[in-house]
Amino acid sequence: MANYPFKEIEVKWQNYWTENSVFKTTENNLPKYYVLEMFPYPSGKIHMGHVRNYSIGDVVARFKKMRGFNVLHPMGWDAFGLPAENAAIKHDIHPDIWTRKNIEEMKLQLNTLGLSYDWEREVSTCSPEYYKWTQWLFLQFYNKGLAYKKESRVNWCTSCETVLANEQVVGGLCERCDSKVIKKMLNQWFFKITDYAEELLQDIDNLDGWPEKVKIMQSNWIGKSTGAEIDFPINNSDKTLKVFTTRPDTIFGVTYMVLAPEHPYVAEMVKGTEYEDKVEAIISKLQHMSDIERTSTDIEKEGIFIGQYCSNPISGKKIPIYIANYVLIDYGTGAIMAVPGHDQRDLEFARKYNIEVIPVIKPEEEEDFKIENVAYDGDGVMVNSGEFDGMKTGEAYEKICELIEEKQAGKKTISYRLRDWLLSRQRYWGTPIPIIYCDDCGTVPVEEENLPVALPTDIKFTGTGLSPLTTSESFLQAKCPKCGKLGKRETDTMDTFVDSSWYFLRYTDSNNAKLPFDKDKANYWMQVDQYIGGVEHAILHLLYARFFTKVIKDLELTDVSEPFENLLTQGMVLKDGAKMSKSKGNVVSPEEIIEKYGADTARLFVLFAAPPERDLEWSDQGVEGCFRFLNRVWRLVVDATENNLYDRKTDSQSKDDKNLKYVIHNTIKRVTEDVEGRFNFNTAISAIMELVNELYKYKENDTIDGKLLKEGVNTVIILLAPFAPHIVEELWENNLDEGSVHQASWPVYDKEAIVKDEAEVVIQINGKLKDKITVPSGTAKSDLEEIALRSEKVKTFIENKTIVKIICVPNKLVNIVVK
Ligand code: ANZ
Ligand code: ZN
Repeated sequence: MANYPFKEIEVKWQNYWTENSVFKTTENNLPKYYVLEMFPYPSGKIHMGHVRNYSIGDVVARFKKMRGFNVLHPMGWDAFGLPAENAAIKHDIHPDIWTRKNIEEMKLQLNTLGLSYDWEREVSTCSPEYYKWTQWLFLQFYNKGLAYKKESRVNWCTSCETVLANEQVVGGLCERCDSKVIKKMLNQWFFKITDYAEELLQDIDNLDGWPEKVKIMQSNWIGKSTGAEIDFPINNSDKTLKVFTTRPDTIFGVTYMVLAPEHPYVAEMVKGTEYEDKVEAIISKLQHMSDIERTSTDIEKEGIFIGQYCSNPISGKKIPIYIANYVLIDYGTGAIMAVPGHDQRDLEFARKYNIEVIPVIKPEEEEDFKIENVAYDGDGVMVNSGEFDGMKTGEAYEKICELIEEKQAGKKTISYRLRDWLLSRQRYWGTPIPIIYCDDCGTVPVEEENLPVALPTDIKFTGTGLSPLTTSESFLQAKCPKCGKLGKRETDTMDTFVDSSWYFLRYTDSNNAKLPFDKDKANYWMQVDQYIGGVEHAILHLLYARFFTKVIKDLELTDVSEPFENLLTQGMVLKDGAKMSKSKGNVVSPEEIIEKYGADTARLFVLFAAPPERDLEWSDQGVEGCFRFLNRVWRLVVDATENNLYDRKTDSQSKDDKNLKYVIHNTIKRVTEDVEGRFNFNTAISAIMELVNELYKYKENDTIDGKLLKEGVNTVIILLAPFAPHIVEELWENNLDEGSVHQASWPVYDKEAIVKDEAEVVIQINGKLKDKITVPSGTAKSDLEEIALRSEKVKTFIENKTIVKIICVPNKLVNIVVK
């Protein structure tokens, strides 16, 4: 038999959905449901990862719609970014043209997958209608003091010639191009995300619908530490050295201090001394090391004494000051009190440079306690700590902090690993930062009515570290909004993470020309009920989106403080055990599969082959199998309608009828429960497959209840609708049902039908469980006894024994008492 005509069918129904605006959404009185997949970068081609991500979202959207929700399911483009600019340099094509072309192509590809998007809400972050509002939001942040400029040491990719966020530096290399990353001083724009560190951390507790691992990553990224700041007076100076420590209880064990080599005091202290050159050499060597490398425990500790001393504010002891590679300038205060007895990194450094090691805490039960090559970081009893000797560490911690505060030598404090968000990029293809510099008025925000600050087209791609925007005369010069004198525009553009930090809000009102979104509309749709995307965004994108959502709420633009109620991080698509990727040459293109089998098969396969969170191994046979299944469903309906099986009638209900009814309703139950909340699409699909098998068996019977058969077939069509949306429309039509199946209601199972006429009976010997059997319910005592005695397991136990008596409770248990 020929395969079902998927090509005609898929195009036919895609057109039908568009023409009838089946997926257009507006606010109404139904309960709302907002399902969102992370929007793609328009590279020009969709890959299997996209197919998987969007198929998962589409099942959720279609299912919720059939369940009676008002579903918002939008799509758009994360369209700014470097690849467009690199294409411009390489192929001499304007980033705007390149990006638009890619968007057009990808949209066509997405449409061939039959995804239920409301395209009227499409956003593209590179369109002036969108970035106008990104700029507007920037200015709101600026007015609140949450966007500021400062001279800072930044990560600089030597090949991309741009600044990178810490997170974009992996093992000292640029995440994108694997080139060396160095440190450079530049005047840069930042968002003050650290003001929200505590709130971002606290609210993780409320994210019940997020994977635990993502929550842990977020909280580690924020990295809260409680401890104290302590001031150590520098000898022969009026300065003090401020350190951050999580262990003020170890203060009597401090035997040296360490400053980050870049610490501003260092240059001052060594100026004109014998140490000056050595310090410089160390600093330049460290330029090529990432912060992660520097603090890793395996790195060889390196440093030098810089000729100065300070005093321990509690013990009065004189302490030498060093610089070392393992202390970072931008964590805590950029300086530490080193306690080699109780910190492994300090211990390694101290052993290498022959610095004294003084243990100040010993484990409670140990008599002669010594520190060799492992620092002791546990609790215990204080030693070598003056008046605190003999105290337990917990108590000593509090007492020492009190003493420090009393002596005005510091205070308890909290430190976060989270840094402010560096958003400046020296790049063209991004949202221009709407700021003008005036000689008289300084930094002046562009006035709202002059937004957007549009990207000019008269630019050159210099291939140097300067932003291409500096080459545009028309852009560069601008009147100062305050005094009207000629000033200069900011030429940095924004990190593309800014664009994607609020797009989910724009979707709630994407065509608004007066505001980024209407407050009521945003409040109606938010939060996103289900967000779906790759785990690679577990930290940055999700943290930035949470930060934006909180600031936007504080700006009174919405009432929501968290963007995403539930988060699903889908697994990767693998082939031959490795991630499918161009560089590995193991890519199966979605186009190819759709051409050969149709979109329904492609979707069904990615949904059936693994649960969404797990990695999915590509399998050609698996795809074939899904295609065969859809053909089987097709023939089932064709057979039933062509042979008028639905018109058959029977007078009495047979055992087979009852069984089919049971399977139909039990399948509804299984699929509903698997899809709802659990997203076990694979098991849901196999339940539908089982029902199809039952229907094939049933229709071969001599007597068929046509109505029941139709109920069964309709159930297959409806349950399959979210997964394989095209074929079901065609079958729905053939089956002589009205409208779109996607506008039909999801079936509710009949509780009566799934009460099984069977009972599970436990068999015991002398009260101990030996076996379980399933029997028709109501099986008589005498029959039960007989069945129990025939059980193989029971036989082995009663061999050579005498049966004393048999206790029998119908539908429940048989207990055989033996001697
Ligand atoms: C003395 C001490 C004694 C420390 C001890 C630890 C154990 P977390 O928990 O990650 O916040 N530290 C502080 N600033 C640093 C910097 N800029 N670069 C490298 N290390 C720095 O770590 C806080 C601890 O890390 C601080 O507590 C400090 O060492 C070190 F038995 O101070 B501790
Ligand atoms: Zn001015």
